[in-house]
Amino acid sequence: VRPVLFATPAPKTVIVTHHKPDADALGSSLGLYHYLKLKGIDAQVISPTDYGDFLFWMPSNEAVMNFEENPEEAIRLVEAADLVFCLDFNSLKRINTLGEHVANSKAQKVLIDHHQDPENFDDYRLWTTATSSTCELIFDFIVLMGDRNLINKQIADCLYAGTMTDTGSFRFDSTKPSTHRMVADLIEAGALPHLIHDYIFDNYSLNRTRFLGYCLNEKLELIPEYNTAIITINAQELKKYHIITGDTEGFVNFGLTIKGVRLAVLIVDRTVKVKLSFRSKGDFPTNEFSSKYFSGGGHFHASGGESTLSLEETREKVKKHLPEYKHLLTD
Ligand SMILES: [Mn+2]
Repeated sequence: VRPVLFATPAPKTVIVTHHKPDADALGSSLGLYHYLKLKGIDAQVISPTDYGDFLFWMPSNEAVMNFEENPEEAIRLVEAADLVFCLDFNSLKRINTLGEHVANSKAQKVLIDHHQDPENFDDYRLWTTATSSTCELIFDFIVLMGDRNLINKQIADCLYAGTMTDTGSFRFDSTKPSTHRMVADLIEAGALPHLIHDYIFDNYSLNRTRFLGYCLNEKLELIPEYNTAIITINAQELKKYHIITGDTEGFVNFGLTIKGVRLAVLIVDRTVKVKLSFRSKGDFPTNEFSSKYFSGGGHFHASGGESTLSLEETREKVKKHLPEYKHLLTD
């Protein structure tokens, strides 16, 4: 990719990431954005949708274009681009209708991602499921380009954030010695872990905190037979607690904090569709389960899906299929 990237004049470059970007998606995009800027490339970051305000602190957040707010401009940029970076997603479905424009663009496409089984829409790829996060892959990319010394505070803050969230604060088994070595480099470059933790994890509204309490108290169902915890949230509850984009982020993880629980599921009625999040420990493959029954996918231990059934029917469907996995959910 080097000849394309460092051609003269600089390539018209777009960076896209998945819809409702999380810290890894946005952090990898802005981390790459800052790196390219140092190399004389003024890239445009495009998000397919909006995202939670716990990410607004990221350096150059204001330069991110929301496709839903600027569809014509975003499409024009994708169509005119020489180079499109596709970060933290493996399927063009993950970027909504922007995907058709990326597919049709004459631009060279560079996939940088850590999700299983990427589609073949790219010309170049830096891909592995063995790395903690797309942020860590952006770090690897910069190192591969011979520019480790260019990593500054802005890049470091962005990459730290996404690595921190995708590894569950450095606790998942995707956390390798190389992850910690990179983090040491990022801190040396100026990243401030205590502030980034604070921005992301201690930045909730009172409503959100009360709503979490309500969900844990009233909405969490434990199915001991399958070591499974399910939280189901309906549309009226979202409205009553004024729940906004990003507020239910992380709710699913609370199921896994219960002793013995191997599978946690969050099911939310998002009006048009019912959305599901899955988290597991041990041998339960959440990505297989979600792609088989809920047109979703993701990682082995963390994935998402959706359903056009009602909220209740969706929950029953999850429960109906648990017996097939009993051997993976119990000893
Ligand atoms: Mn990721």
